[in-house]
Amino acid sequence: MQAMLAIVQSEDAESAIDRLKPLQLPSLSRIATSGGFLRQGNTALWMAVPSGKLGLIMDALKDTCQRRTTYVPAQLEVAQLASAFPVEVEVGGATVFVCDVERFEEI
Ligand code: 2BA
Repeated sequence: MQAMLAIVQSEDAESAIDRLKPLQLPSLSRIATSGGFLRQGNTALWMAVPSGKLGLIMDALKDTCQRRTTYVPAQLEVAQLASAFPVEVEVGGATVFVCDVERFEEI
């Protein structure tokens, strides 16, 4: 089995979960997170990925997680980037990590 951590914009989390629920994943958790760059709230979806369902999960995320333009606030110094003016960045759809699971138990 594999596990996926998908970081999505909070605006997209509900529709992503609605699309993921019918896949009947053994585990699906929603975690309130913040991005290290913009330091704004986003949502991490942590889920078990049964073999054969990775493609369906990726399709669900691609269909529901949009790309949006936002701005790095002026004066926010991150990653050696400091500006007197807001800097435009494109966020999303989703940042996805897939990893192998050595052991999965529900106790
Ligand atoms: P944030 O870290 O707040 O980043 C928000 C957006 O800012 C990013 O969107 C990207 O467009 C931009 N950005 C991030 N780091 C940058 C940098 N060093 N220089 C210029 N622009 C930068 P996304 O790439 O869609 O990422 C959305 C969220 O996904 C991130 O929020 C973070 O929470 C997570 N994420 C993205 N890449 C990651 C990674 N390599 N490792 C862990 N988490 C990641």
